[in-house]
Amino acid sequence: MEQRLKPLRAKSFAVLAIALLLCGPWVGWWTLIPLAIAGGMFLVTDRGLQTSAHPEYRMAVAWLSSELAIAVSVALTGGPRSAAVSWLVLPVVTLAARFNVRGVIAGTSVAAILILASSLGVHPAYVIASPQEVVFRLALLGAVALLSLALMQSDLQHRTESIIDPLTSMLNRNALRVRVEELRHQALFVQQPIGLIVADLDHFKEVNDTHGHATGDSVLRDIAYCLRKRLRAFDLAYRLGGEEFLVLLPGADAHQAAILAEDLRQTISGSHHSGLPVTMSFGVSASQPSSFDYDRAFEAADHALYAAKAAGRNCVRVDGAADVSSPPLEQLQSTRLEPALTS
Ligand code: GH3
Ligand code: MG
Ligand code: MG
Repeated sequence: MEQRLKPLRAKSFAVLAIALLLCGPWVGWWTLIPLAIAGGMFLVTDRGLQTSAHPEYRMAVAWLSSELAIAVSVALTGGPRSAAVSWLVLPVVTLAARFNVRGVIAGTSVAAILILASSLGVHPAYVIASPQEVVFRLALLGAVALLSLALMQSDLQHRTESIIDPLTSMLNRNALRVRVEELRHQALFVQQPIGLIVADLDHFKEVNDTHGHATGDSVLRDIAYCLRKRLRAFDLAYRLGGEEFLVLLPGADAHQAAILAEDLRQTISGSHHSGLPVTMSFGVSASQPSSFDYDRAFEAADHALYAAKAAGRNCVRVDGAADVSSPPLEQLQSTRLEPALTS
């Protein structure tokens, strides 16, 4: 999010600098100094943000210094009469994009205190005579904080919905596209293969035809839960569409991916799902350790899945290797399978 804010932040600093330059004869050119200090704080923060263990603390310090820079300028340019008082609301707009709700409340409270301090602290008599000056600014602050929080939460919900399949709560193709790109970059550095499992429910059309679409949906949800439960925290499962699923296994070669696929196959065929006996066929492949060509690896796994269906379903096939569901799992673990994508 900070990366998305960065260019806009620079532009908003430029807008404020132009305003201060235009009004220099009336407010004083020195007002550019606090603005430059606040801008400098953000530049320093940006540099260490990627490597910091607590980027949110660094950002909180930069955010606070920008509020303080504005508050000092307000105090020195007339306090409650300063034209810059409402500028204290500006940093509040960015709170929801950077921090959680508690952070937004804390930041808004800081801004409210600074509005009061830079007004009451400088000209208490003026504020008592014209309280609306401060009340209206506090109202502006509260409304901006609430609206920016609502906008941010709606943006977050929208982005979550765009990567989550609503039926199974699994990640969807949009999420897969992003992850594939990350893994492609990662593979260049870590030099490890990435295993792929493509899984498809057997004769699922019959489930719908015999028991109805709602039962079919319930089976899909159950299967998705089953798949996720068996995976490691960093393995990612996606619903590609219909009754087809994909599992990405960073660091796994075709042999390891096949062992997991066989485990998944046995888990699914070993119990009923929404009251029905359901089986799945699995196609397995893995990328070369030095590079991750997703299209090629997917094609290989899909090809293996096709072979599993042709072999009678409810089995695992590895790209370029024999059927792996016939031997018991213990035997499979000691069998070196041909690595995928070597053809
Ligand atoms: P195979 O073993 O060859 O894979 O046979 P199949 O019947 O599973 O395959 P086919 O592609 O013929 O049928 C897939 C069915 O999945 C057809 C479609 O109605 C159903 N389907 C796709 N998406 C959904 C969904 O979201 N909910 C439900 N209930 N059914 C779905
Ligand atoms: Mg199917
Ligand atoms: Mg299918």
